[in-house]
Amino acid sequence: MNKAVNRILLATNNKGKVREFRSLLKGLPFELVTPEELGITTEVDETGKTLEENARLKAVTLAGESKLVSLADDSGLEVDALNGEPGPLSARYAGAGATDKDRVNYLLKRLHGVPPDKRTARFRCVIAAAKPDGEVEMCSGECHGIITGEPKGETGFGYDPIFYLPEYGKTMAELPLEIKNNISHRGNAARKVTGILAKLGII
Ligand code: ITT
Repeated sequence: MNKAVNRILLATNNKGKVREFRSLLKGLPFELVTPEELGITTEVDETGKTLEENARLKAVTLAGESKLVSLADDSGLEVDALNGEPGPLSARYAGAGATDKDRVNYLLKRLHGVPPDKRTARFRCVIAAAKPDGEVEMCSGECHGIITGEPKGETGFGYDPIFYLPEYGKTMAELPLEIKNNISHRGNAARKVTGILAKLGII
């Protein structure tokens, strides 16, 4: 195994994702590094219309720049009553410079008056693995839940405080990381990462 393959770049600037991936991928025979640790400050413009396009864009750009095999995650929340919004726009839903809290409040406002049985939603995560030469493989995962009327819980990130899981009687932000990873969109996608790295000939 050469040095370029001993390390894998987690091509994200989202600290919540990094925390989850470090736990989910700890069995892989690679050192996981972040752009920040390598001094890479590139912000990839997410110009794609789908999670797949944006995951590919982030992975290929960062793999080319770092010369390391790179894993990128593009994820989002799809709310049925909003025709699948915010979807790929999840990070930018309340405008530039908004915080997780702003996005949660904006989404709750959009859903004002929608009854509980019509507040169904899913998180989707697409992971792209790219080699520095641009070859890419992808996998994905989902997690289904209901958007609550008010935020609850402190763990996780993003929309977790309003994503209610009926089977646990809790929001995603009330669950410890290990349980979130067992059931989440990111967990379900991450369990397929070994398969896509094998397709790329990395393991
Ligand atoms: P990178 O592009 O640097 O990875 P990002 O936060 O911009 O970071 P995305 O473009 O994939 O990532 O946006 C996904 C958004 O969807 C994220 O900012 C959250 O608001 C939301 N999201 C994704 N996964 C989530 C999760 O597990 N729990 C709660 N919200 C999540």
